[in-house]
Amino acid sequence: MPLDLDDTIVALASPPGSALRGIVRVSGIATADVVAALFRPDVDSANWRSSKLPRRFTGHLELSSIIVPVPLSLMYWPTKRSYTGQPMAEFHLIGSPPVLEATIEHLCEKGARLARRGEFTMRAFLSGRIDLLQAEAVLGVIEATDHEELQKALSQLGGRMTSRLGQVRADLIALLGDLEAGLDFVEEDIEFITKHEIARRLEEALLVVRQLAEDSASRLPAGYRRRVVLAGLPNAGKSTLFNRLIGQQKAIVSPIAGTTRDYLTATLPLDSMDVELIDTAGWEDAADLIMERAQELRGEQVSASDLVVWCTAADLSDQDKAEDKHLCRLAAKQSSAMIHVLTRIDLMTGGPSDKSDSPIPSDKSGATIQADESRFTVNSLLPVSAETGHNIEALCETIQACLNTANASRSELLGTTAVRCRDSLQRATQSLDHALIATRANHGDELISLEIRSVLHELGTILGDVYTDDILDHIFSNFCIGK
Ligand SMILES: Nc1nc2c(ncn2[C@@H]2O[C@H](COP(=O)(O)OP(=O)(O)OP(=O)(O)O)[C@@H](O)[C@H]2O)c(=O)[nH]1
Ligand SMILES: [Mg+2]
Repeated sequence: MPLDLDDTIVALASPPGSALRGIVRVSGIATADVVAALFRPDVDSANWRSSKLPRRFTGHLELSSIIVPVPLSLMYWPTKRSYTGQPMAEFHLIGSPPVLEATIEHLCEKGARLARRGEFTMRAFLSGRIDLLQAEAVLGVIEATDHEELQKALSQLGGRMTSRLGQVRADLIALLGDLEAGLDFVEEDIEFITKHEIARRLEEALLVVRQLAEDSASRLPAGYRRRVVLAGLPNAGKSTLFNRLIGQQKAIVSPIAGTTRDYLTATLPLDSMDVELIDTAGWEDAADLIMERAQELRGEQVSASDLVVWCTAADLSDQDKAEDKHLCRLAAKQSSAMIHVLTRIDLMTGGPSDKSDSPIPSDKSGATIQADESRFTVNSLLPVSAETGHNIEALCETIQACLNTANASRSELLGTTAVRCRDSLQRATQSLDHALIATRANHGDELISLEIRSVLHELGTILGDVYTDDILDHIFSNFCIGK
């Protein structure tokens, strides 16, 4: 994307289609001229061009292709104090597609050109109104699919991350200044700053950067679908539950243990997200090569999952209970989160079986989610019946709550930011580690300075002080036109 800031750009800033109101946005040095060619102000807005402050004016548009005048409110930012850091205007008018199209067309005839994807936000970044973290957060706000993501995006847009990293950067610049001042007096043996003090300040920076690096390593890219795996002994009713959850007869179901060999996937739409649901082969000793491969595939699916739903048949024989308990614990260790369900509950005449048999320690409060460091398990069994539909909705809610809890703890970075900054954060962590080792080993200050410079370079890349056209292209091409 060429960085031509002198053009005056125009685009529809409201969602396409008919609506009560529509917004056309203009930005660039010729904004006033372009707007003046169409805008006919009301008497009390006649002096709009001489306004020095951002203000709202009223009037109408004179469009040659539309016979009647179109009433509108004009939001006008005459100076650099606008979103894009240059004169800017917005036409707020009726949201009729032909009117909006005609307005954009006429503005283009008068000297504006159509904006490219994300070009308004890119101008905001290039003029220093926002940094790259905030630019990514603009897209994060637009694309947020759940409350959690929206909170994260708003916090990043508000500059929380910027100020945290900005503080680390300011501290490191100050430390670099102290170190380099000392280098000038190295002959005189004057110590400007003790090694103990250097180590303390490096440790403080490392704490923040390492936490962000770890966050970004576990953060999911935008659009990632969380993987929920159904696992359990053969005949536990996994495939039947899979079919019931997705509302289709996709998996083969039979009373013969070992029916599912391969694994099956389908989309499970939940209220706030779509997840990938995976039906796997039952856990058992492999009797032949096919079974061995089925068990391998199942293991891979469990390890790569975000959540395992362990299925224990309510009518499981006493003989198999110990095996079920053992394998459930094993699966819990391999996966990042687990929900335990008691399947085929309709086969129980006396209601759900004794909860004390649960392989996961139960509390008496029902299906509550408990955070245990990075693991999330549902305490107590959730009785379900794929046959009658009993508790299927509750299971969906529990899956959703469990994924939300796990995801919330994961990171405060937006997915797109985490993916872009992952390498920089790791390199910055490494350099801070090296600087600390050099300090503790009493190495020369030049070596420590060198490492700090490299950390500053990485922080600059994250915040957008150091950027290439490729980076900007990558970020802003994901935006829609008009933002
Ligand atoms: N009554 C009743 N029967 C069920 C229920 N769920 C599954 N079944 C029966 O249990 C048997 C095994 O079900 P599957 O869904 O094939 O079990 P699975 O866990 O996928 O078995 P494998 O693929 O062999 O590991 C079938 O005969 C199902 O009809 C249920 O909720 N109620
Ligand atoms: Mg099956």
